[in-house]
Amino acid sequence: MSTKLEINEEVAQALSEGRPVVALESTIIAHGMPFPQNVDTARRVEQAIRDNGAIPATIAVLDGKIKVGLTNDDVLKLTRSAGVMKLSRRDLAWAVSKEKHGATTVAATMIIAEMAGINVFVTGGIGGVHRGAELSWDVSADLTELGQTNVAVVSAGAKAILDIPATLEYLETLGVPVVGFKTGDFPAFYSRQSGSQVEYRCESYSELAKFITTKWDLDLKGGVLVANPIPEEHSMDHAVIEEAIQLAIAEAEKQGVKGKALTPFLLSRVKQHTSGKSLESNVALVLHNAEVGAQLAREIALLKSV
Ligand code: PSU
Ligand code: MN
Repeated sequence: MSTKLEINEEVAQALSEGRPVVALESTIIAHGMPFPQNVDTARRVEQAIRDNGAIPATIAVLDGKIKVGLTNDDVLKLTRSAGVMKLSRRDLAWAVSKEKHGATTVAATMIIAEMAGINVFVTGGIGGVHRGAELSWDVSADLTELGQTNVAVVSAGAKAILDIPATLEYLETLGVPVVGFKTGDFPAFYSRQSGSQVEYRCESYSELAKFITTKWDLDLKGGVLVANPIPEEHSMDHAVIEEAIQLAIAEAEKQGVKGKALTPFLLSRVKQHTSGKSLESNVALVLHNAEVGAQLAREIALLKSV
């Protein structure tokens, strides 16, 4: 049995020529946003990557096949089919062996990107240490993946549904550098500040690319988390978001939602409690991350070519 990747022709060609490619996750499409905004966002993010000079490679598992680069039909399959799995590291082999459809989280997308030879990955926000993890032990496998897989992840930080200081402590333990792009603050997804700081900041793409490639040249395995704050004009009021989060967490507790269902549940409840305003911000920040990720991939490709 062969479980090799199905890399689409455009992506394979770009990789073989050393041109910049950016990986994109699919959990945000299947489980992180409602239809039809998810399909529309997936398309716009791919276009933003192209507009900034790189080739997009959205990653998912369809009928048990690991796909790198999706067609429009593939995206529709992910959003229209019933029972699309949410795949983290522990779920990948199951989905492949049972020929399931599955959307990949940050962790699973990193694994597949590395297999394909893609070193930059753009997402919205990463998973992390949940509030109350001292009792629930709910810590996203995204963090351990960042500790062991050589991919740079561009995100708008982490949602405040998480315990952000604990998430940053955990990343430190795993040896994952967190670098702010033009900021010294670790962003909290919908807002530009979380109250926590990043250890390092870079002001340009070339500075960022040099830092990331130096880490890999030193054989310090694992990723780099690039924290790119939401553009000011799309950021949300902290008090508004915090109230929505508190409500969502209380609902999750009351309904006994836990495990892999918790993050999608909280995301959808926060959306509800902000009357959709959070969704607009979400789309804006992913598009901004796409721009930064594509430019970063170009710089890294340039450094690798010399
Ligand atoms: N955070 C968001 N939006 C998302 C996710 C996280 O703001 O869509 C998704 C990502 O795919 C991430 C996953 O990798 O949720 C984390 O899930 P968990 O907490 O179950 O590890
Ligand atoms: Mn979890």
